[in-house]
Amino acid sequence: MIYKIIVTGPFSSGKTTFIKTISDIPVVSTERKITTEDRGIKAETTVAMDYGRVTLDEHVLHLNGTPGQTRFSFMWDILAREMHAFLVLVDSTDSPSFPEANELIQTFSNIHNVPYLVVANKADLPGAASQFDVRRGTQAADYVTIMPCNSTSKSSVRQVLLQIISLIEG
Ligand SMILES: Nc1nc2c(ncn2[C@@H]2O[C@H](COP(=O)(O)OP(=O)(O)O)[C@@H](O)[C@H]2O)c(=O)[nH]1
Ligand SMILES: [Mg+2]
Repeated sequence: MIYKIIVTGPFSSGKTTFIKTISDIPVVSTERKITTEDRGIKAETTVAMDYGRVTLDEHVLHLNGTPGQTRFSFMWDILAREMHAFLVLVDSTDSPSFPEANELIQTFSNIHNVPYLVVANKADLPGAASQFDVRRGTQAADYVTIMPCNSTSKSSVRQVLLQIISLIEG
């Protein structure tokens, strides 16, 4: 089966690393300059979206990383079309970012009611929050699996992807 998986999460949670570590193809990062107008001030910002692909067992996974900032959420609707699942990465050492992960959970669940996991990334670093604290900070419901991950490790990323496949197929 071919599955499209959205990889989202706050800035610097490890989305690009996660995709690069596992992708069978060189990760395509599309950079786009976007002009926005905030309070009458025009500004140009670069948003980056990552695309990677990996074959795991008999499955082909298309991994689409989202630009982190909430104000680019208009792109999420497009990205999330036809997604089979999504992953919400958090930097486990950055608890102030956890509420933003909760917003992403709400946003993507609302676009499409598909399975998702909270990935407690950077679990290898000292000071990483416990699963309990990640659940509390992201307000993930009890039925949502929280998986610790080190996105620099292929086997760790692989475990997360096998878990999301089992949820999709469950
Ligand atoms: N130790 C550790 N560092 C990580 C991990 N994931 C990402 N990083 C580092 O965190 C920084 C931000 O990662 P990046 O993938 O650019 O985050 P993004 O903004 O979500 O795409 C980079 O310096 C990565 O090398 C992890 O699981 N463990
Ligand atoms: Mg990135």
